[in-house]
Parts: sequence; structure tokens; C-alpha cells
Amino acid sequence: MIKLTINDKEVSVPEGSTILDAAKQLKIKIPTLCHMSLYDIQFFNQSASCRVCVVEQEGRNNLLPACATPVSEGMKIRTDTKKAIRARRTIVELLLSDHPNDCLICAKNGDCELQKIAADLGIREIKYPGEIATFPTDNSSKSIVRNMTKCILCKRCETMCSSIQTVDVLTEIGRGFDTVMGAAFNLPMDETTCTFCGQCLAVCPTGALSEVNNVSKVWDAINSDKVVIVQTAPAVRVALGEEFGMEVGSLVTGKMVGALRRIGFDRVFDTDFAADLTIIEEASELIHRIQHGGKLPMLTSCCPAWVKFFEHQFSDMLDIPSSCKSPHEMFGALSKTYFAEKMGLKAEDIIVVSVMPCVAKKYEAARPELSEGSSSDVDIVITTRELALMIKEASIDFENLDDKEFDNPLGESTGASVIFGATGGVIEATLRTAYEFLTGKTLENVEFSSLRGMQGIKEATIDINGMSINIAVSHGLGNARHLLEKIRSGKANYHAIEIMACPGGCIGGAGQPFHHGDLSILDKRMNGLYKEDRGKTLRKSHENPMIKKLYDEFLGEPYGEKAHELLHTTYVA
Ligand code: HC1
Ligand code: SF4
Repeated sequence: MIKLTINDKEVSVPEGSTILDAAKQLKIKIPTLCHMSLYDIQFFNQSASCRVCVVEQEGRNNLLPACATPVSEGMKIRTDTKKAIRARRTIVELLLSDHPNDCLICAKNGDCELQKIAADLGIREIKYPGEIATFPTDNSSKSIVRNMTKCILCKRCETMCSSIQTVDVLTEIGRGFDTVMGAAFNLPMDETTCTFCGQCLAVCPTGALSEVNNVSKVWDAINSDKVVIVQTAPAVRVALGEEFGMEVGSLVTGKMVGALRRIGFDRVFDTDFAADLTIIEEASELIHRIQHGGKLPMLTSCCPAWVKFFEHQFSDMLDIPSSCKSPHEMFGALSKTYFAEKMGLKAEDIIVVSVMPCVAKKYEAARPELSEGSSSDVDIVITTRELALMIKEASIDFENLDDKEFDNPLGESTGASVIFGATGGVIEATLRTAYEFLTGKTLENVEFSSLRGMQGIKEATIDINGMSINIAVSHGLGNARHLLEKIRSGKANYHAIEIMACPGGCIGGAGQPFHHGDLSILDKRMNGLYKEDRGKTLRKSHENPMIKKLYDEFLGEPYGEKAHELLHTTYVA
């Protein structure tokens, strides 16, 4: 242990700790901007590029960046000297001198860390006005807007994209005043191997990276003469409340339905219904592969960023992911066929809006494979944050709304579908059904605890009728790469694998209220989903009566011809 003092207070910290770590232990606040530590310091950004965290060390003239300076024995640090405070202020003033001041209309207004630090330091003028490095905005993708005029070169996005997601798209390019974070050759985002997971924008401290905002498209749809139906993803209901100051992890399903109705959607349905359907198709596919010598392991395919990742990085293995469309895409396909028929409508009379915790779903909805003729299965995707904006715009008093129920026939769901939103949930839901399909017996204990939690890669062997089924779960694309490389080299012997691109699964999606890698927030959201599962009478997808009706009335056999036509897809290298 290393002993030092900060502001005359003594502290001992492990060797290799930084001054910032030691200050945290003493509960001494040092402002930071570029620094980021995620998931209990499993990952951190230590570029020390902004220097906002400078402190003074007794006996030295130069200031030290607290986030990147290791402690040493006997150090005497002061965080509150005139010199340190003045330097911090000047640094922020210089950052502001090269930053547009359109805060009122910025995508990150209210969530911007530069805005906050400027406010905390009481900055009220642009002290060094002059030329601002200006770059064209990259609007090429359906998911992410890249506005480098707002970039402060903190490199958090690069750390996220390279160290955690291992996609390596974003890096520093250019020199001097022309430096930006971008892809090689400054290619537009939609021409790169970016997965649109959006985790870079979730950690961007300013509005340099933000999601494509589709709110006005939804208002236009609502004000049109089309029938506008909305579906909500499992993870939205345990995070939306945070945008209204409610306790983290609050389950707001009923209020969310009420708000969507007040906004003016013609039908309020649940992606969970389609998640139950996905389970029937995915469990049937898994059983088919096991019984007919098909390709194993089977990988889940509901996460679009993960799909794009394997299409780019593991194109030699395109036969292992399940051919199932993701639940919200299955929902879209059914809305424009099954629901349309029931209502006597044509597909083009219907607009399907998805509310998702994810920004990659925006890109997914535009994939040509996921449409029928000129009609996309899903027309518009908004995130949890965008839905919160709409609720605020409509002046709905969210917290005091009465609980309402989803509409039917696409609103009924079981507990199995709700847990899709947490890492491990999809495979747990699949097992609940596969077990009963394969054995014909009732599964008494439906909770597979070894598949739950935030461990990067989870493994379990489940006995089904004397057969050992090997399962793996990973979340975060770096962990996914690790698993995929094991499979490619023949070192893994799994039957089924669930992969989600975002740490924590969809509860940690880039469209959720910003969680800054705080594990306690992800835990609470996860627990909210497990609570909803436990509260349901039906907890296995194949018990959903509306799904049974759907097969009887419309689809025929699970994994049959019509199901293939509407609910399955293909991948491209
Ligand atoms: Fe997800 Fe899914 S769980 S991908 O994480 O399979 O986004 O919540 O909607 O489609 O159901 C996201 C969440 C979501 C799909 C489902
Ligand atoms: Fe990298 Fe994901 Fe950002 Fe794309 S969206 S640049 S893959 S972190």
C-alpha cells in the first residue's frame, strides 16, 4: 500500500492507484471530463487529454493530471490551490473557445458534461473567442450522428469502441486544429464496420456523437390518416421512469402504456408478445438442429449490433446464428399481415413504431431483408430517451399516470419474454420452452441463476432428458469476439449461445437514460425485469394463449413454411 496525503488528509491505496482513485477514497471531489471508468473500473479511459483534473503536489512546480498520475509514497497533494483552480477554469474556457455554444438546441442539452462543468465553474463568458474548428456533420447512418465540431478529443469513444467492443472503428485522425475522432480515411459511418451499438455515444461527454432523432417522424405519423401502432421493448419499462426522476429500476409498464395512448397511438402493443413468439421459433430451430445434425452452436440473433458484428468480423460463420428475425421485426411483419388482415387493412395503411433501448434497431429497421416489397416490417424506431422527450413535449404528468394495459392481440406476454432485456434472458427463456418441448415434462424451477448477472461470459450445462446441453452467454462485443474465436478454432463445444452487444444486454442499451457504466444502475434495471417475470402467472413463452391462437389462426406449425416466410431472415457477408 502507498501512503499519501490529499488536502492534509492521510490515505493508503494500492500501488498503481492514481491520485484520483485516492481522492475518491477520501471523498474529495476532483472535477474530471475526459476520464471515464466503467463497470467497476474494469475499463477506463486514461487519455488525460483534457487536464481538467489538475492538482498540485508539494515541492513541484508543474500541475499533475490526477486521473493519470500514479500515487507515490509520501506524496502531498492539494486539489484546492489557487493555481489548480485557475488552471482548471482556463482549461474549460479554452475548450469553450473551440466549441459551438448552441447548447439550447443540442442533442445533449441537459446531459452534456462540458455544459455541466462550465456551469459548476461559474463560467459566464467566452473568454477566448476566435476561430472554431468546424466539420461537416456525418448523417450517413440511420443510427448515429457524428458532429465533430462538438468533439473535445477526450477519446472515450475510442476506448469504448476499441477496448470494450473491439470493433476499432473510431480513432484520432488528422493533425492539430483538424484533428477529429473518425474512421480510417474519415469514411462516413455507414461505410465502416461500425455495428451501430451506440456505446460510443453513450459515453460521449458532449453532443459530438448522438442518436438519429426520429421524434418528428413519429409526430408526423400520428398526425397522418394511417393506423399508427407502437410496440415497446422489454428493457424500456425498467428505465423510462429514470427520465422523470423516478427511482432507478422502477417498473413503469402501466404508466408507459398510458402515456403512449395519451400521445395518440392507435394501438399500444408489446414487443414482449413477439419475444414469446421468437422463443417458440428459436427453441424449435435449436431442437431441429440438435435432432437433425444441424450446425451447432446456435447463436441468438435478436441484437442487431451483434448481427452486424458477426457479418463483418466472422463472415465465415454465417450459418451458426439463428435465422430468427429479432422480436420487434417479427412484430412488424405480423402487424402488417396478421393484424392488418384482422382489421381489414392493407400493409401500407399501417405505420409500425418501435420504442427500443437501442440505437442499432434504427439501422436494423432499414435492412432490406426485413421488409416485404416496399413496406418495411418496422417503419420508425425511437429510443427510450426519445419517448421520454415526446412525453415531456406532450406535457404528460408521467409519474401520476394511472396504470393501463396493452392492447390485444399483440400485447399479451409471459415472464419469459420480459427477461429478454437482461443479459442471459433470451437463452433462459429459450431453455424454459426447449426443456418442455424436448421432455414433455413440466419445468418446475424456471430460473436459471447461472445464466444471470454481469459476468462477461457465463457458461452452464443443462441436463435435458439425459442430454447435456452446453450454454454460453456473453455481453459486450469484446466478450463475444472471445467466444466466437473459441468456436472458430474448435475449442468450444456449445449447443447454444446468447450474445448481446451492449454490456448488461438491452437494459444497458445506448438508447436508455445514460448510466455512465454504473453497475448499480444496471443491477436495478435487471432486478426490475426479474421482478416483472416473477409477478407473471405465465412464465414460459409457449404458454402464451395469444401465441397459441396466432399459430392456430395464421402461422400453422412453429418453424413451418409461413413462419419461415414471415419470421426468419438471412445474413450477408
Ligand atoms: Fe432488446 Fe429484443 S430484448 S433486442 O435486447 O430480442 O433493443 O429490451 O426489444 O427485438 O423483445 C432491445 C430489449 C428488444 C428485440 C426483444
Ligand atoms: Fe464503435 Fe459501437 Fe460506436 Fe460503432 S457504434 S463506432 S461499433 S462503439
